[in-house]
Amino acid sequence: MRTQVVIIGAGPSGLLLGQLLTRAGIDNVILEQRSADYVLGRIRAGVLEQGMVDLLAEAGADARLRELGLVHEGFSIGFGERSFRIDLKGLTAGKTVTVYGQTEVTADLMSARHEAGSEVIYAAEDVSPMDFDGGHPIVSFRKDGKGYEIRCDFIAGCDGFHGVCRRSVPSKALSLFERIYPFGWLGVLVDQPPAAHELVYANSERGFALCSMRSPKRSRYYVQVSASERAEDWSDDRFFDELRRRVPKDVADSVRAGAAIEKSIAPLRSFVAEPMRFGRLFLAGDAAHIVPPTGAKGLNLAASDIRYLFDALREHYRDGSDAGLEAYSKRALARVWKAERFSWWMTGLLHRFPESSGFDQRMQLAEFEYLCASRAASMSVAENYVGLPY
Ligand code: FAS
Ligand code: PHB
Repeated sequence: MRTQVVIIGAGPSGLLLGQLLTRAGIDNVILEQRSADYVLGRIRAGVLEQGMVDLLAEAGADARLRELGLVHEGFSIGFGERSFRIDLKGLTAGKTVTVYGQTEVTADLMSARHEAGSEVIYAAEDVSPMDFDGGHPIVSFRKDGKGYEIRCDFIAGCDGFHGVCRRSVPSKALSLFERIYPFGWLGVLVDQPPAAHELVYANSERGFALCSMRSPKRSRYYVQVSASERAEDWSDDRFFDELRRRVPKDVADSVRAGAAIEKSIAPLRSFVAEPMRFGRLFLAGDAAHIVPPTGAKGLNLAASDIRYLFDALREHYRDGSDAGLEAYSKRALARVWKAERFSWWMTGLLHRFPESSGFDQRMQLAEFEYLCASRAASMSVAENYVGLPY
């Protein structure tokens, strides 16, 4: 087999890149180790920056997003019984975010790819990127017990944090930066109306909580749990009791409990691999970086990576220029590190750290007080939350 670009991973990064390449007439094959149902079964992000919304429109995959996406002009931060609203639209001269689940983004991209006549090779086993430091990369894989090789010009490593691509790079060529947080997020999806019309992030003495949503009838909630906790130890009743104890009373009184249709714990880490390019292998999305979900940046960083990588590949094939490919890693990392900073800062502001001292807790309160009192401070949060420029 031969193609121009092999994409490893059919999460949002891989599917978005594949769709953009196909619409630009650039041949590509997507290899995914799991089934489509498995990929769709992962409940993850919920907030899209405008950059991601625009990319989905460019990919021809935004019809349902335009119909069902919830445009949000602000969100609130609770501190004990106090609450402060970040007026995103007012503080950023009109910018907003859109609440629309990653599951829906992935489903829309899968449909768009199918309609474009391009397919994804699901249940691809032993996917292995090779010879990417030379001029003629090869990707081998197994499917239904048979071995295959695809010769290509470029490999896009869109295979997430646990993928094969980053691990295929010689360790001496990589610089890794990581912070692992001593807690995780226990998330619940429930078919009940949201507790509030906007997102509420809460810092309470019992720990962090987040009230989010997927639609006017479906809510997404999170509570901070220790890294050793197991989702099966949390009954629905226990979860909702704890959630209500961590958010301001007016919000707690509006939380409608129900049977969890999904319940899972996500570990929290900050992680960056530098550089994001190795010869003809390019890393994008979670394959290259991870942020704690506190700043709603994970999926949105994947979007800006794909913007830069698609533009660079199109420039190579259309204009015969490799300037974009040469600049990709430095350009993507410049935005990645700013989102890492914001996600790390929001996590520090809102969570209870096991080893935190009285001074640390006073620092959190001082940050909150400063946010409430300073337009400059709230403008900084707002411009990061809506997404820094690409
Ligand atoms: P993904 O991990 O989504 O996709 C990678 C794909 O590659 C997967 O389908 C995987 O099966 C496949 N793959 C892996 N190894 C392979 C191999 N060897 N061969 C072939 N395929 C392979 N972000 C937010 O903004 N908000 C959130 O609330 C949030 N919650 C999250 C919760 C969890 C549990 C996790 C893990 C992440 C969360 N994120 C959140 C971040 C998440 O949304 C990612 O940023 C997003 O999925 C990135 O998409 P991809 O880069 O496509 O990686
Ligand atoms: C979500 O709705 O899943 C969500 C929203 C905002 C975040 C993290 C997760 O910061």
